[in-house]
Amino acid sequence: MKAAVVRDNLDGYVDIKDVQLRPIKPNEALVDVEYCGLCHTDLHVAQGDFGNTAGRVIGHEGVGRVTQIGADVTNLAVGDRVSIAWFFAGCGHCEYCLTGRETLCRNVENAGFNVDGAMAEQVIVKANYAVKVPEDLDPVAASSITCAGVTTYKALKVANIRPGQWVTIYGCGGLGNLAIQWAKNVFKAHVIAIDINDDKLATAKRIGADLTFNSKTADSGAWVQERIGGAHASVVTAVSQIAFNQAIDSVRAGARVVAVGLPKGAMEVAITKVVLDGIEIAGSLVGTRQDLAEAFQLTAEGDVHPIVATRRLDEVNTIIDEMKAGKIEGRMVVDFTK
Ligand code: 8ID
Ligand code: ZN
Repeated sequence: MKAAVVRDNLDGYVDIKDVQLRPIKPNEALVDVEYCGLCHTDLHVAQGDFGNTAGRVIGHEGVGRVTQIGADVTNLAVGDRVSIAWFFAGCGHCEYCLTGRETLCRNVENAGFNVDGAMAEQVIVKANYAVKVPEDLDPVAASSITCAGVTTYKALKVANIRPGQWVTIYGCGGLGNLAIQWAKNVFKAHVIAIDINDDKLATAKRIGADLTFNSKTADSGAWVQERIGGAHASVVTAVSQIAFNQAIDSVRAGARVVAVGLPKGAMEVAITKVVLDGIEIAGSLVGTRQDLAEAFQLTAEGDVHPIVATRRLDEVNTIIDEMKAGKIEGRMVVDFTK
């Protein structure tokens, strides 16, 4: 079967290779992938930002049909549509797995990082961790919910935002477009969308952002303070250190800044600001299986509309270049059904 594999030199691209899968074991299932979106995290993986991943099959925005189940599988049947997410499996018995924080499991397996992922014609999953996709949800849209959607849905839960409050969303790309839609349509917040690219801001406006701001040359933090007196929360999906610092400057006292994007570098925040303004800074990592099931259901009900377009597997390096250049609206999704 064909798969997108990280190069030995970690130059940020992948090679399409023929890969032989091993036979499935008990508690596993074999999935024929239908669609897999390319997430910016795949770019980090392919360029070695998180360690040496040479030879790894990328992809963690996958959906497909189960074609085979191993012994002892009770939750899946042949024909079920399931997702292949970054949270591929936890140990199931540590303090994180037992307290609703399974994505923080210290022995976690992540698809397309430390186990082979879904940018491939087939993938082996752990049955207990494969979340079912509702049959009434378009599978291309579902692929985008599998990482971008669930991650931003969870980040807004972590942000603790309430109806009528203001949230700044930094970065309006694959994750950001969904963050805006969750914030508006599900959390009933007012949204300020911030990006360095006018095309992304036009999209943000179209999908419901109340205000937009281009921070390429101007300081968004000061602008937000002047305009609304500071946001009640911020969700940062931008792949840029400076955006994190501006996000902290954009919030009012008592606010929570939720870090989601994964640029290299450190955040800078004055200790006095944290203490005197009671600012909270929280990281948020994808979502649990339950978060994903909720995000699928809400999307099936029409609360958010992922912006997706389908491409061929042999275009994946072109998609990588388009993503680096900021040319993608929403998500590019590789179609394995043809
Ligand atoms: O669980 C998690 N925390 C998680 C899950 C999935 C993805 C984290 N991520 C990480 C990715 O690894 C990546 O670092 O979130 C980041 C965003 O992923 P994405 O949305 O898939 O990337 P994108 O589609 O390329 O969008 C990035 C946007 O950021 C904007 C770009 O213009 C683009 O719209 N941006 C940049 I780059 N610099 C900016 C800046 N200074 C900026 N927006 C505002 N200010
Ligand atoms: Zn992702």
